Amino acid sequence: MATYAIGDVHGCFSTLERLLQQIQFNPKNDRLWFAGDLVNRGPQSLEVLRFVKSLGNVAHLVLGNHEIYLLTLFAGVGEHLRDRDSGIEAVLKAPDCQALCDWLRQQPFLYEEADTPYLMVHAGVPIQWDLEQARACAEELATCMRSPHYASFLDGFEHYLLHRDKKRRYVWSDQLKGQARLNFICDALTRIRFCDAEGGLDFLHNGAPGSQPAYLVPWFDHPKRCSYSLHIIHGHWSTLRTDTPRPNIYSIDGGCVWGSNLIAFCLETQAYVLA
Ligand SMILES: [Mn+2]
Repeated sequence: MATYAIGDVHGCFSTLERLLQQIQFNPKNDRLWFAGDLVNRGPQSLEVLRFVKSLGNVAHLVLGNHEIYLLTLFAGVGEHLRDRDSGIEAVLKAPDCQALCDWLRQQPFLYEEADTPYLMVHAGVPIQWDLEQARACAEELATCMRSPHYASFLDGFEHYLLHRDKKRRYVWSDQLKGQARLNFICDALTRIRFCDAEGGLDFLHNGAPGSQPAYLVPWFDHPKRCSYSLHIIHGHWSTLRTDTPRPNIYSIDGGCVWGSNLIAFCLETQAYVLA
């Protein structure tokens, strides 16, 4: 019995199949955690979605920014969106598109299990959030996504992304309400990389740590981060590699869609397997 967390698959179904062979995945005994961004950019988003959904309780998933993108198109509120590749088109035209997207809408943004020290998010956790705040915010967003209001939220979120001032840092405040609050939560959990001294989210820089200006740090390196004691598994940042380890941070986006690796992290042994 083993539990593997798998990073951003991005429609690379054959790579996923190869990785599952390497870890000798057995659905009768093993469990899979997926860190989000199952879809888009790669060739077989539809096959990946169908496969992960078919695993039922054997697999657990958190939503990434590319699931948000797919659901925005599905909801019919992102007509102007570019970057619409053939893999995403195949999902949108599939006879089971509604079932797949309804299933995605039920998935959380933060996943943890009582008997493990780990929690998993797609991108990361804003520095001001401790475990309780992270759980509460992720659940607020998931509750909205499960509700009939999700399309209106995604419409507003898309508008916010389109007009987001990249020079501005977006700072968390518990006073945020409504759409602005959900925008921050969604942006942070599915897209965070660098932040400034106050923990403000930066969306201008997305290279490897070290490539950013001196006033920014990767979210997990911020000295005042309230989630320091947590064991956090995350994807989203393909230029981070496991050869620059941080205590309690498990970065598993190996950039397979860019020709690098798909990563599985074994929760019991802390071993990384690369396909
Ligand atoms: Mn991502």
